[in-house]
Amino acid sequence: MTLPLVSPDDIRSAFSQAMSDMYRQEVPQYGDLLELVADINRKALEADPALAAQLGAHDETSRLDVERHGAIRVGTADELSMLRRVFALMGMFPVSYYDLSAAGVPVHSTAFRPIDEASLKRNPFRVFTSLLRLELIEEDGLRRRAAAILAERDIFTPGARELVAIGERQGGFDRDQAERFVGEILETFRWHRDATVDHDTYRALHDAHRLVADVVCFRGPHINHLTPRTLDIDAAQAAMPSYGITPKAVIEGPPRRECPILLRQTSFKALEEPVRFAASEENGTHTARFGEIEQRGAALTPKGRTLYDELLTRSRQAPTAADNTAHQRQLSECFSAFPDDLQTLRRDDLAYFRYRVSDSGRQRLAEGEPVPASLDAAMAADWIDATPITYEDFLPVSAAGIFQSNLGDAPHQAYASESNQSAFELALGRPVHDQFELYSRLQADSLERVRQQLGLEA
Ligand code: OOG
Ligand code: NI
Repeated sequence: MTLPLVSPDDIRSAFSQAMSDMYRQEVPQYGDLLELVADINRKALEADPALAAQLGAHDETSRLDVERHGAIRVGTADELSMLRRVFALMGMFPVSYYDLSAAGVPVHSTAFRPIDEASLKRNPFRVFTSLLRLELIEEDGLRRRAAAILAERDIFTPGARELVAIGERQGGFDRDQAERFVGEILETFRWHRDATVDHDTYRALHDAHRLVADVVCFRGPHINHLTPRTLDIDAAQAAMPSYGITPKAVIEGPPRRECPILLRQTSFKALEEPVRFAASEENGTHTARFGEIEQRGAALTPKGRTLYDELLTRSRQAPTAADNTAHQRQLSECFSAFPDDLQTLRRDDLAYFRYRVSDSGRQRLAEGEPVPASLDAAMAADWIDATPITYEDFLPVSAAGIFQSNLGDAPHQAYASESNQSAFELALGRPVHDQFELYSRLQADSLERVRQQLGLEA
């Protein structure tokens, strides 16, 4: 007899919870951050019944409490492609290619996340996953040394490897296997205070780039932050000091708006953690792990995204603002060119929307009132509701800002290198999904459902 298979959504939820529990132990300030975000979210929902209703209408309130993203950095193609197989068993797939070398960070990245509607609703857990670009280490000897060190390690337990093979063969896990799988995979993300290298090697790699040391010198790709989602990041930023947390100087991403778009993020600085180096009694410290908060808004269409990128670039040409308030003011001025009402965002095709038969439409349908002849007419006559689709992805400029503030030093110069999506996909073992295709499919599916419910022709 074979046992029924557990849904990948359940495994992802269990994993995300286990990871959160572990990180709370490892980085106690993360626990404070969770508390802060829960308080802010409660207040935001109380203060804004319309927001509460909008989230409620899409069952987004339940996902809010469990919603977070994490980030890891790996060193080799094998590590990356194995992670792809691990995440697939949790219903997470690589979406988008991010090149951070332009911002002076020697990695390129993707985000593993659920992609279909029901899975996103259940638990949208995402992991921003970066692959070190060894070829960007200039010095030959050091580059070869780093590659040799990486070739020695296996970031997965034997149990994890065995279970991945079983999961792929069976097309999933039974309950007992799922539980063991979560436990084994957690080990990959655990912090190890024992470096695999001696202090001199650590220092040499650290001098090439702090991130190189972080990826190369340890047994595994320790989770470097976990990020809960807040409904009011300005309030969260302002409240951080009273929770004993020192935020980074400015909130990354777009300014505060009536209709939030994309993603806004802030973080607290990485901790100095004690490290024991190999082949000596020598101790030292390593700073890599931090805390972050995000606020998510509407996913933008390619047209909306182009406008966002243009306005962001323009705002970055202005002299650097003295503090977050000044920075936000500057941003808001630049972004006055970005429409800030739902109707215009929709009419001008700037954001993606999810369509539903409205309450009034439902009632009129039940009463037998004739349905308008077209979607547009039904929309105009209030039979249909449109709410923005939440952005589930990341922003490379913001990510670079987060990397930088945690590297704790002046911005590195851009690497003079081409972005290399095909090399990344070769390492990953498959192409990444295109985020715009995913959002536009969610939008089209919702329209199709409305069409069917109202009995409209395609
Ligand atoms: C990842 C930084 C990117 C975000 O929220 O943009 C990221 C890292 O530091 O490894 O997590
Ligand atoms: Ni992050």
